[in-house]
Amino acid sequence: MAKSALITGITGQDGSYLAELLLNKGYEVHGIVRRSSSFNTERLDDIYQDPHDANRRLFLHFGDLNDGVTLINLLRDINPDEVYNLGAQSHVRVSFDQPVFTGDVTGLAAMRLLEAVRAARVRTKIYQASSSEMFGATPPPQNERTPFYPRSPYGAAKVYAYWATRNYREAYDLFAVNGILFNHESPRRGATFVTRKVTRAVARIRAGLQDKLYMGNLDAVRDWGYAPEYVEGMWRMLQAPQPDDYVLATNTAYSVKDFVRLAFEHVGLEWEKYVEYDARYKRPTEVDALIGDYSKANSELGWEPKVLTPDLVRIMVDADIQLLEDERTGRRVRLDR
Ligand code: NDP
Ligand code: GDR
Repeated sequence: MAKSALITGITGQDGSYLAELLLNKGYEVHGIVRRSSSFNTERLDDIYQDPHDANRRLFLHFGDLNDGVTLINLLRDINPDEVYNLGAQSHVRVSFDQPVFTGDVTGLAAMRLLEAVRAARVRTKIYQASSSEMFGATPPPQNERTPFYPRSPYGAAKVYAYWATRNYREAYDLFAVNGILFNHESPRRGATFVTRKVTRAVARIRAGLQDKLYMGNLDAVRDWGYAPEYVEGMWRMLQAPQPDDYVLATNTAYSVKDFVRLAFEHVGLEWEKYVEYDARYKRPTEVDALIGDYSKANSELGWEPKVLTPDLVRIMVDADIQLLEDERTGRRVRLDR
């Protein structure tokens, strides 16, 4: 019998890569999609299967992490082997504008999902998308033993979800794990996160469609990896003999300024001529430096990142240049290929 998985946040960056990975491994994949007045399944275009296809293995269900009854019903009907909780209000800056909403969907909803698993009486493994933002102000390098010190409503919500997951593992003997993932990016990254904002702007400036790029704090240091490799790590965590928590990272450090410089250099432009400061992108409290020590995932799961930040920059800039070209020539627009 093929394994089955339920993914919350399937329409997001990670959800779309994870769905592809699991389909390639032969899984039946179920995803929860929020009803929207416009299409929100663009990242799933390449794997979408017609509901009339008798052999289809991708199923999309309307639902919302804030709607616990629907979660229980879906879990009972699907009875998945694995649940990946990737859904969230995932933007750190936005979490300062919508702190209570973020607490609900990014924090409390993890508990809602865990309770739904108990209420539906399904025996499933559960992956919780925890974040390096939980470490916040604690200096690098950070690993599974590093104390949390969140610096945003988003970070605080993720800490709650982390502990809910650990508590349910210990209290109810659930196979529930936290993947503590450092920033990971791709051509499918949301356009308001810093990497994609920069690579889109570089492609547009190169094409003469934009003159300036307005940015916030250029001094923050991040550990940027490649999203397709990170979803493989999520899957490996659920295949481990025992449930445990793991950091996924590259253990390298680049500042936002480094990323900007590398992206402009890739197309032969000097970043200083185009980039200007705008205070609206500053955060009331910033996370200065995140650099992850992934040695536990390496030794226990055999997981290792191959694409490091300079390669990631090239992949993302090239994809955004291609995207513009597709739009210009009227070809089918694809987020990556
Ligand atoms: P995205 O922002 O790209 O995707 C978030 C997903 O959550 C989308 O599918 C979104 O749906 C969905 N979602 C939002 N609100 C709800 C809701 N109320 N009910 C159901 N679904 C909802 O995030 P990523 O793919 O980048 O990240 C995946 C997860 O990993 C998130 O939990 C994030 O916080 C976490 N994370 C991400 C890291 C990264 O660097 N990318 C690092 C560490 C953790 P819609 O498309 O309709 O908006
Ligand atoms: P982050 O990602 O907050 O690390 O959270 P983001 O790309 O938003 O910011 C990274 C750093 O860049 C600085 N910055 C800017 N950020 C944005 N978005 N826009 C700007 O114009 C800008 N200028 C400077 C930020 O201040 C910050 O220091 C991401 C999300 O995916 C979370 O969901 C995830 O948990 C963490 O990564 C790990």
